[in-house]
Amino acid sequence: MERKQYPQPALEAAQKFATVFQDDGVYAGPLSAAWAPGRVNIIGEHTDYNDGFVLPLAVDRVSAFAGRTRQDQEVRLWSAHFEEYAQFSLEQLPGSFEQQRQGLPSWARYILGVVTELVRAGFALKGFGAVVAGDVPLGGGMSSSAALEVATVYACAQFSGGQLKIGEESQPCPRWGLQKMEVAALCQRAEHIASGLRSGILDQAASCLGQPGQAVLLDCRSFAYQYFPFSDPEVAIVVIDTSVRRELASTAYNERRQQCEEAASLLREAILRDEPENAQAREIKALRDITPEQFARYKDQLPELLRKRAGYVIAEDERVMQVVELLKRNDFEAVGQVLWQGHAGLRDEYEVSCSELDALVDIAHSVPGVLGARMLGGGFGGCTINLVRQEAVTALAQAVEEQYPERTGRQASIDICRAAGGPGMAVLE
Ligand code: GAF
Repeated sequence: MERKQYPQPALEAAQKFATVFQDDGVYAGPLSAAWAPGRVNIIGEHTDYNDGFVLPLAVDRVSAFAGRTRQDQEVRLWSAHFEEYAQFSLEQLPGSFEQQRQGLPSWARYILGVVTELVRAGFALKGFGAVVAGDVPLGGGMSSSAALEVATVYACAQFSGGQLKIGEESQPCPRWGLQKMEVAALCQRAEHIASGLRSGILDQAASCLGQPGQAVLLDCRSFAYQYFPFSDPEVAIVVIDTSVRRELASTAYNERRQQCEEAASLLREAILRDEPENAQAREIKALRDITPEQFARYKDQLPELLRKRAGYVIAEDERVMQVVELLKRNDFEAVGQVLWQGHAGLRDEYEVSCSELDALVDIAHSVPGVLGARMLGGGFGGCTINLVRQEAVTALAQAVEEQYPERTGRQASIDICRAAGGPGMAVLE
C-alpha cells in the first residue's frame, strides 16, 4: 500500500510504536492505524444541543492511533504530544469506568470514555497498544477531543479483529457494527462521561461525516444531513488561535445549555397559556421548535438573560439556513456578512466570547478582502474562523502579527485549512 496517502500523524505514530512499546510477545496482528479529523464550523454555534442546525466541515488535521492488538485485556497508550504513557483495562468495564478514569491524564480519559461506551453497547473488544499523535491544535476550538474520540472508535474497530465494523450510511445497520452517526452519538456520550461537558453532537458528527471539499448541513434532531460544496479556490478558510485556554469553559457551557432548556420550557408555557389549542406548541421540546415570529411575540415573558440566550439561538438557526442558500449561489461575500453577525450574537447575547477573540475579529474586520470572521466552537478562548480572499491572506497575517500582541499581550497562530475527508483506518504492514 502507498504510505503517502495516510495522514502524517498516523505515520508518525506508526514510526514511534516500536520504540515506545517493547514487543514482549503480547502483541499480535499487524501494525495498523486509524485516524479522524478535527472540524471548523461555518455557522450554527450552540445550536446543536437546542436540536437545531449546524454547518461544519472536517479539516485536514487529524488525531491518529498506530499500534497492535494485544493478547490480553489491557489498553496501553503513549501520547506523542504529552510524551507520557497511560493504561487501563477492559476488564469490568463499564463498571470500573469511574475508578479507572481518576488515574488517567485528561487525554486518555476520552479514549477510556469511548472504549467504555463501546463495551456498554455490547462490542467484544480486544486489548491493544498504540501511540496517539495528532495535528489538531489541542483545546483550540477545532475539536481535538472529538477527533480523538472518533479515532478511538476506528482504532477499536481495527484492533478488534472483526468484532466491530463501521458501516456506510446507505446500508442497514449490521448487528455487529455502527453507522457513522451512531459513531458520533456514541462519542458524544463518551465526551459527557469523560469530561463532564454536556456537549451537543456537532463536533463528533463533523468528524465522522467529513468529505473533501464539502460542508455538511446537519439537523441535530433527526440526524439527517446534506452536503454542500465549500471549496472556492479564491477563498481561504483561515483559523486564528488566540492562545487562550480557559479551564472553566465547560461550567459556562453547561450553564448556557441549562438556560436554553429553561427558555424553551418557559416559552412553551407562555404560548400554551395564550393559545391552549395550539397543537404545534404542545410539541415544543427545544428552542429549535420556536419560530422567529413566536419569539417576537412571547419574548417579553422571559427574564432578560434568557431572552438574550434564546434570541441568539433562534437567530443563529436562521443564519444557518441563510448561509446554505448563499452557498448554492457561491456568494461568499454574503456568507461573510452572516459570519460577522454570528460573532456579534455570540459576543453580546450569548456572551461566550472573550476580549482576545473580539480583538481578532476586530482586526480581521479592518483588513480589506476578509469576507467575514467569528469565534469558533464553544468560546471563552480558542480560535476564530475567517473567510478570506486568497490575495488578502498575507495582509491579514501581518495585521494580526502587528496588532494582536499589542492589544492582548499574547501571540496568535494562523493556520489555513481546507475541507477534508472523514475518519480512516489502514493496515500498515
Ligand atoms: C463545543 C461543543 F462540544 C459542541 O457540541 C457545540 O455545542 C459547540 O461547542 C458550540 O457550537 O464545541
